[in-house]
Amino acid sequence: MKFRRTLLGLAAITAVATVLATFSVGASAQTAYKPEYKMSLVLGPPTPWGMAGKIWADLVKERTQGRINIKLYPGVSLIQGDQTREFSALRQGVIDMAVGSTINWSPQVKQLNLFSMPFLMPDYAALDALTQGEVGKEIFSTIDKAGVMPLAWGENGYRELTNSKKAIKSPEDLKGMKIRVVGSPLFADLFTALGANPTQMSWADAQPALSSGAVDGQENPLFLFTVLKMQNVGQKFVTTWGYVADPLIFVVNKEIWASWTPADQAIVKQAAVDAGKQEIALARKGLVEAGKPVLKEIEGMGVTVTQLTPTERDAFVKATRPVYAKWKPTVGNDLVAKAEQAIAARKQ
Ligand code: X2X
Repeated sequence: MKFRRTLLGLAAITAVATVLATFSVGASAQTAYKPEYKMSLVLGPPTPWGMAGKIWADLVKERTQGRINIKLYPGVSLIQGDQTREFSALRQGVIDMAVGSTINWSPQVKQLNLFSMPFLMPDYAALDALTQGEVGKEIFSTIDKAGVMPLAWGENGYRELTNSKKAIKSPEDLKGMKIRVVGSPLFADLFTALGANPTQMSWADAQPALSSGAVDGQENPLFLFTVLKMQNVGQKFVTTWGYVADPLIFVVNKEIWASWTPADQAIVKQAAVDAGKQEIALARKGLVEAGKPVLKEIEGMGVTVTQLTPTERDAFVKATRPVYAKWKPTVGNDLVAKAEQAIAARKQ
Protein backbone atom coordinates (compact mmCIF):
# COMPACT_ATOMS: atom_id res chain seq x y z
CA MET A 1 0.00 0.00 0.00
CA LYS A 2 2.70 2.44 1.07
CA PHE A 3 4.77 1.47 -1.99
CA ARG A 4 1.78 2.17 -4.24
CA ARG A 5 1.27 5.58 -2.68
CA THR A 6 4.92 6.44 -3.28
CA LEU A 7 4.58 5.40 -6.92
CA LEU A 8 1.48 7.56 -7.33
CA GLY A 9 3.31 10.43 -5.69
CA LEU A 10 6.23 10.05 -8.06
CA ALA A 11 3.88 9.97 -11.04
CA ALA A 12 2.20 13.14 -9.82
CA ILE A 13 5.53 14.91 -9.37
CA THR A 14 6.61 13.88 -12.88
CA ALA A 15 3.33 15.18 -14.32
CA VAL A 16 3.67 18.49 -12.53
CA ALA A 17 7.29 18.79 -13.69
CA THR A 18 6.26 18.14 -17.29
CA VAL A 19 3.56 20.78 -17.14
CA LEU A 20 6.01 23.24 -15.60
CA ALA A 21 8.59 22.51 -18.29
CA THR A 22 6.00 23.03 -21.00
CA PHE A 23 4.97 26.32 -19.47
CA SER A 24 8.50 27.57 -19.18
CA VAL A 25 9.09 26.80 -22.89
CA GLY A 26 5.91 28.75 -23.65
CA ALA A 27 7.10 31.56 -21.42
CA SER A 28 10.53 31.74 -23.02
CA ALA A 29 8.90 31.98 -26.48
CA GLN A 30 6.89 34.89 -25.13
CA THR A 31 9.90 36.69 -23.74
CA ALA A 32 11.49 36.29 -27.19
CA TYR A 33 9.04 38.83 -28.61
CA LYS A 34 10.83 41.56 -30.54
CA PRO A 35 10.32 45.16 -29.46
CA GLU A 36 9.28 45.94 -33.02
CA TYR A 37 8.23 43.94 -36.08
CA LYS A 38 9.01 45.14 -39.60
CA MET A 39 6.13 45.24 -42.08
CA SER A 40 7.03 45.61 -45.76
CA LEU A 41 4.73 47.49 -48.15
CA VAL A 42 5.27 48.70 -51.71
CA LEU A 43 3.04 51.69 -51.14
CA GLY A 44 2.32 53.37 -47.81
CA PRO A 45 -0.74 55.32 -46.68
CA PRO A 46 -2.87 56.88 -48.17
CA THR A 47 -2.93 54.14 -50.82
CA PRO A 48 -5.32 51.28 -50.03
CA TRP A 49 -2.51 48.88 -49.29
CA GLY A 50 -0.75 51.39 -47.04
CA MET A 51 -4.08 51.67 -45.26
CA ALA A 52 -4.30 47.88 -45.08
CA GLY A 53 -0.94 47.76 -43.32
CA LYS A 54 -1.79 50.60 -40.98
CA ILE A 55 -5.19 49.22 -39.98
CA TRP A 56 -3.62 45.80 -39.37
CA ALA A 57 -0.76 47.21 -37.28
CA ASP A 58 -3.10 49.43 -35.24
CA LEU A 59 -5.55 46.59 -34.53
CA VAL A 60 -2.73 44.25 -33.48
CA LYS A 61 -1.21 46.83 -31.15
CA GLU A 62 -4.56 47.58 -29.54
CA ARG A 63 -5.68 43.96 -29.20
CA THR A 64 -2.33 42.71 -27.82
CA GLN A 65 -2.02 45.73 -25.49
CA GLY A 66 1.22 46.61 -27.24
CA ARG A 67 2.83 43.15 -26.94
CA ILE A 68 3.12 43.13 -30.71
CA ASN A 69 4.31 46.39 -32.08
CA ILE A 70 4.57 46.76 -35.86
CA LYS A 71 6.40 49.41 -37.88
CA LEU A 72 5.53 50.08 -41.52
CA TYR A 73 8.27 50.13 -44.16
CA PRO A 74 6.67 51.53 -47.34
CA GLY A 75 8.55 51.72 -50.62
CA VAL A 76 9.75 48.15 -49.94
CA SER A 77 12.65 49.94 -48.25
CA LEU A 78 13.82 46.79 -46.41
CA ILE A 79 14.83 45.37 -49.80
CA GLN A 80 16.03 48.57 -51.48
CA GLY A 81 12.84 49.02 -53.49
CA ASP A 82 13.09 45.73 -55.35
CA GLN A 83 9.54 44.47 -54.86
CA THR A 84 10.18 41.18 -56.70
CA ARG A 85 12.46 40.14 -53.83
CA GLU A 86 9.83 40.66 -51.16
CA PHE A 87 8.72 37.03 -50.92
CA SER A 88 12.28 35.66 -50.58
CA ALA A 89 13.04 38.29 -47.96
CA LEU A 90 9.93 37.27 -46.02
CA ARG A 91 10.98 33.65 -46.14
CA GLN A 92 14.50 34.50 -44.97
CA GLY A 93 13.35 36.77 -42.16
CA VAL A 94 14.73 40.03 -43.59
CA ILE A 95 11.06 41.07 -43.45
CA ASP A 96 8.84 40.01 -40.52
CA MET A 97 5.48 40.58 -42.17
CA ALA A 98 3.88 42.16 -45.22
CA VAL A 99 0.76 43.10 -47.08
CA GLY A 100 1.92 42.29 -50.59
CA SER A 101 0.75 41.89 -54.15
CA THR A 102 0.34 38.51 -55.81
CA ILE A 103 2.19 39.96 -58.81
CA ASN A 104 5.34 40.77 -56.85
CA TRP A 105 5.47 37.28 -55.33
CA SER A 106 4.74 35.48 -58.61
CA PRO A 107 8.41 35.04 -59.55
CA GLN A 108 8.77 32.75 -56.48
CA VAL A 109 5.24 31.31 -56.31
CA LYS A 110 4.18 30.53 -59.88
CA GLN A 111 0.57 29.76 -58.90
CA LEU A 112 0.08 33.42 -57.97
CA ASN A 113 0.21 34.27 -61.68
CA LEU A 114 -3.39 33.00 -61.70
CA PHE A 115 -4.64 36.52 -60.95
CA SER A 116 -2.61 37.90 -63.88
CA MET A 117 -4.18 35.56 -66.43
CA PRO A 118 -5.64 38.03 -68.94
CA PHE A 119 -9.40 38.53 -68.79
CA LEU A 120 -9.94 35.59 -66.43
CA MET A 121 -11.96 37.65 -63.91
CA PRO A 122 -14.66 39.75 -65.57
CA ASP A 123 -15.92 41.41 -62.37
CA TYR A 124 -15.48 41.72 -58.60
CA ALA A 125 -17.78 38.73 -58.04
CA ALA A 126 -15.31 36.64 -60.07
CA LEU A 127 -12.35 37.89 -58.03
CA ASP A 128 -14.24 37.16 -54.78
CA ALA A 129 -15.21 33.70 -56.04
CA LEU A 130 -11.50 32.92 -56.23
CA THR A 131 -10.12 34.53 -53.08
CA GLN A 132 -13.07 33.56 -50.84
CA GLY A 133 -13.48 30.02 -52.19
CA GLU A 134 -11.57 26.77 -52.63
CA VAL A 135 -9.06 28.38 -55.01
CA GLY A 136 -8.14 30.89 -52.29
CA LYS A 137 -7.59 28.07 -49.80
CA GLU A 138 -5.39 26.21 -52.25
CA ILE A 139 -3.33 29.35 -52.92
CA PHE A 140 -2.86 29.85 -49.16
CA SER A 141 -1.66 26.29 -48.74
CA THR A 142 0.82 26.84 -51.61
CA ILE A 143 2.16 30.00 -49.91
CA ASP A 144 2.39 28.11 -46.63
CA LYS A 145 4.37 25.31 -48.32
CA ALA A 146 6.58 27.93 -49.96
CA GLY A 147 7.60 29.00 -46.44
CA VAL A 148 5.47 32.01 -45.45
CA MET A 149 2.35 32.10 -43.24
CA PRO A 150 -0.68 33.52 -45.13
CA LEU A 151 -3.45 35.08 -43.02
CA ALA A 152 -5.94 37.13 -45.04
CA TRP A 153 -6.82 38.68 -48.39
CA GLY A 154 -6.81 42.36 -49.30
CA GLU A 155 -6.87 44.10 -52.65
CA ASN A 156 -4.81 46.27 -54.96
CA GLY A 157 -7.51 46.13 -57.63
CA TYR A 158 -8.30 45.95 -61.32
CA ARG A 159 -5.37 47.23 -63.29
CA GLU A 160 -6.24 49.76 -65.98
CA LEU A 161 -4.10 51.06 -68.80
CA THR A 162 -2.78 54.62 -68.84
CA ASN A 163 -0.47 56.49 -71.22
CA SER A 164 0.75 59.91 -72.29
CA LYS A 165 0.14 59.60 -76.05
CA LYS A 166 -3.41 58.77 -77.11
CA ALA A 167 -6.74 57.15 -76.30
CA ILE A 168 -6.32 53.40 -76.62
CA LYS A 169 -9.33 51.55 -78.02
CA SER A 170 -7.71 48.64 -79.83
CA PRO A 171 -4.51 46.59 -79.73
CA GLU A 172 -3.40 48.54 -82.85
CA ASP A 173 -3.38 51.73 -80.75
CA LEU A 174 -0.79 50.13 -78.48
CA LYS A 175 1.59 49.34 -81.32
CA GLY A 176 5.18 50.30 -80.45
CA MET A 177 4.13 52.08 -77.27
CA LYS A 178 6.64 51.82 -74.40
CA ILE A 179 4.81 50.37 -71.41
CA ARG A 180 6.25 49.91 -67.95
CA VAL A 181 5.32 46.47 -66.62
CA VAL A 182 5.57 44.75 -63.24
CA GLY A 183 7.71 41.86 -62.02
CA SER A 184 6.15 38.74 -63.50
CA PRO A 185 7.34 37.84 -67.04
CA LEU A 186 3.68 37.13 -67.85
CA PHE A 187 3.18 40.90 -68.27
CA ALA A 188 6.03 41.20 -70.76
CA ASP A 189 4.40 38.40 -72.78
CA LEU A 190 1.04 40.12 -72.59
CA PHE A 191 2.18 43.50 -73.85
CA THR A 192 4.35 41.91 -76.51
CA ALA A 193 1.29 39.99 -77.76
CA LEU A 194 -0.57 43.32 -77.95
CA GLY A 195 2.17 44.83 -80.11
CA ALA A 196 3.51 47.17 -77.41
CA ASN A 197 7.08 47.50 -76.23
CA PRO A 198 7.09 46.42 -72.54
CA THR A 199 9.86 47.28 -70.07
CA GLN A 200 9.95 45.60 -66.70
CA MET A 201 10.86 47.86 -63.78
CA SER A 202 10.05 48.40 -60.13
CA TRP A 203 7.51 51.00 -59.07
CA ALA A 204 10.35 53.07 -57.62
CA ASP A 205 11.90 53.29 -61.10
CA ALA A 206 8.56 53.65 -62.88
CA GLN A 207 7.72 57.08 -61.54
CA PRO A 208 10.85 58.86 -62.87
CA ALA A 209 10.58 56.84 -66.11
CA LEU A 210 7.04 58.13 -66.59
CA SER A 211 7.86 61.74 -65.79
CA SER A 212 10.91 61.84 -68.08
CA GLY A 213 8.95 60.16 -70.88
CA ALA A 214 11.35 57.18 -70.95
CA VAL A 215 8.16 55.11 -70.96
CA ASP A 216 4.78 56.14 -72.39
CA GLY A 217 2.44 54.21 -70.18
CA GLN A 218 1.76 51.83 -67.33
CA GLU A 219 -1.05 49.80 -65.78
CA ASN A 220 -2.26 50.07 -62.19
CA PRO A 221 -5.53 50.40 -60.28
CA LEU A 222 -7.32 53.74 -60.71
CA PHE A 223 -7.24 54.31 -56.98
CA LEU A 224 -3.46 54.56 -57.26
CA PHE A 225 -3.84 56.83 -60.30
CA THR A 226 -5.74 59.36 -58.19
CA VAL A 227 -3.74 59.03 -54.96
CA LEU A 228 -0.39 59.21 -56.77
CA LYS A 229 -1.65 61.93 -59.16
CA MET A 230 -0.41 60.15 -62.26
CA GLN A 231 -1.69 62.94 -64.51
CA ASN A 232 1.26 64.94 -63.13
CA VAL A 233 3.69 62.44 -64.64
CA GLY A 234 2.14 62.84 -68.08
CA GLN A 235 -0.54 60.15 -67.92
CA LYS A 236 -3.35 61.89 -69.82
CA PHE A 237 -5.20 58.84 -71.17
CA VAL A 238 -6.88 56.04 -69.26
CA THR A 239 -8.48 52.93 -70.77
CA THR A 240 -10.63 50.77 -68.51
CA TRP A 241 -10.28 47.23 -69.75
CA GLY A 242 -10.28 45.27 -66.46
CA TYR A 243 -7.82 42.71 -67.83
CA VAL A 244 -6.37 41.58 -64.49
CA ALA A 245 -6.86 42.31 -60.80
CA ASP A 246 -4.32 41.74 -58.10
CA PRO A 247 -5.34 40.83 -54.59
CA LEU A 248 -3.08 41.64 -51.67
CA ILE A 249 -2.16 39.01 -49.10
CA PHE A 250 -1.41 39.55 -45.40
CA VAL A 251 1.50 37.32 -44.36
CA VAL A 252 3.97 36.70 -41.52
CA ASN A 253 7.44 35.11 -41.54
CA LYS A 254 7.17 31.58 -40.13
CA GLU A 255 9.73 31.89 -37.33
CA ILE A 256 8.09 35.05 -36.11
CA TRP A 257 4.71 33.34 -36.27
CA ALA A 258 6.01 30.39 -34.23
CA SER A 259 7.44 32.73 -31.58
CA TRP A 260 3.96 34.05 -30.70
CA THR A 261 1.56 32.35 -28.28
CA PRO A 262 -1.49 30.69 -29.86
CA ALA A 263 -3.64 33.45 -28.36
CA ASP A 264 -1.53 36.17 -29.99
CA GLN A 265 -1.47 34.25 -33.30
CA ALA A 266 -5.27 34.24 -33.23
CA ILE A 267 -5.32 37.99 -32.55
CA VAL A 268 -2.90 38.76 -35.39
CA LYS A 269 -4.87 36.60 -37.81
CA GLN A 270 -8.26 38.06 -36.90
CA ALA A 271 -6.82 41.58 -37.14
CA ALA A 272 -5.56 40.75 -40.66
CA VAL A 273 -8.99 39.45 -41.67
CA ASP A 274 -10.69 42.58 -40.27
CA ALA A 275 -8.13 44.93 -41.87
CA GLY A 276 -8.50 43.07 -45.19
CA LYS A 277 -12.27 43.56 -45.22
CA GLN A 278 -11.96 47.26 -44.46
CA GLU A 279 -9.25 47.73 -47.04
CA ILE A 280 -11.11 45.91 -49.84
CA ALA A 281 -14.04 48.30 -49.29
CA LEU A 282 -11.61 51.24 -49.53
CA ALA A 283 -9.99 49.88 -52.70
CA ARG A 284 -13.39 49.53 -54.42
CA LYS A 285 -14.71 52.93 -53.37
CA GLY A 286 -15.79 54.95 -56.37
CA LEU A 287 -15.65 51.91 -58.65
CA VAL A 288 -18.66 49.91 -57.48
CA GLU A 289 -21.19 52.73 -57.19
CA ALA A 290 -23.44 53.67 -60.14
CA GLY A 291 -21.58 55.78 -62.69
CA LYS A 292 -18.20 54.90 -61.12
CA PRO A 293 -17.42 58.30 -59.50
CA VAL A 294 -13.64 57.66 -59.69
CA LEU A 295 -13.83 57.91 -63.50
CA LYS A 296 -15.46 61.34 -63.18
CA GLU A 297 -12.83 62.41 -60.71
CA ILE A 298 -10.07 61.37 -63.14
CA GLU A 299 -11.76 63.17 -66.04
CA GLY A 300 -11.88 66.21 -63.79
CA MET A 301 -8.08 66.13 -63.73
CA GLY A 302 -8.04 66.76 -67.48
CA VAL A 303 -7.56 63.09 -68.35
CA THR A 304 -9.37 61.32 -71.23
CA VAL A 305 -11.09 58.18 -69.94
CA THR A 306 -11.96 55.50 -72.51
CA GLN A 307 -14.39 52.79 -71.45
CA LEU A 308 -14.21 49.94 -73.93
CA THR A 309 -17.39 48.58 -75.48
CA PRO A 310 -17.74 44.78 -75.21
CA THR A 311 -16.68 44.43 -78.88
CA GLU A 312 -13.62 46.62 -78.41
CA ARG A 313 -12.70 44.64 -75.30
CA ASP A 314 -13.04 41.39 -77.23
CA ALA A 315 -10.22 42.38 -79.55
CA PHE A 316 -7.89 42.56 -76.51
CA VAL A 317 -9.20 39.24 -75.21
CA LYS A 318 -8.51 37.54 -78.56
CA ALA A 319 -5.05 39.04 -78.91
CA THR A 320 -4.04 37.77 -75.46
CA ARG A 321 -5.50 34.23 -75.69
CA PRO A 322 -2.12 32.74 -76.73
CA VAL A 323 -0.56 34.21 -73.58
CA TYR A 324 -3.32 32.65 -71.48
CA ALA A 325 -2.67 29.30 -73.15
CA LYS A 326 1.11 29.62 -72.72
CA TRP A 327 0.88 30.39 -68.99
CA LYS A 328 -1.82 27.90 -68.06
CA PRO A 329 0.58 24.97 -67.42
CA THR A 330 2.94 27.23 -65.44
CA VAL A 331 0.15 28.39 -63.14
CA GLY A 332 -1.15 24.81 -63.03
CA ASN A 333 -3.73 23.35 -65.42
CA ASP A 334 -5.86 22.07 -62.53
CA LEU A 335 -5.75 25.34 -60.62
CA VAL A 336 -6.74 27.35 -63.70
CA ALA A 337 -9.58 24.91 -64.47
CA LYS A 338 -10.81 25.17 -60.87
CA ALA A 339 -10.69 28.96 -61.10
CA GLU A 340 -12.63 28.98 -64.38
CA GLN A 341 -15.30 26.75 -62.82
CA ALA A 342 -15.56 28.86 -59.67
CA ILE A 343 -16.00 31.97 -61.82
CA ALA A 344 -18.63 30.34 -64.03
CA ALA A 345 -20.57 29.34 -60.90
CA ARG A 346 -20.25 32.71 -59.14
CA LYS A 347 -23.21 34.59 -57.66
CA GLN A 348 -23.65 37.97 -59.27
O1 X2X B 1 4.46 48.05 -59.12
C1 X2X B 1 3.23 48.14 -59.25
O2 X2X B 1 2.70 48.43 -60.32
C2 X2X B 1 2.36 47.85 -58.07
C3 X2X B 1 2.53 48.98 -57.08
O3 X2X B 1 1.02 47.79 -58.46
C4 X2X B 1 2.76 46.54 -57.52
O4 X2X B 1 3.50 46.46 -56.57
C5 X2X B 1 2.28 45.32 -58.19
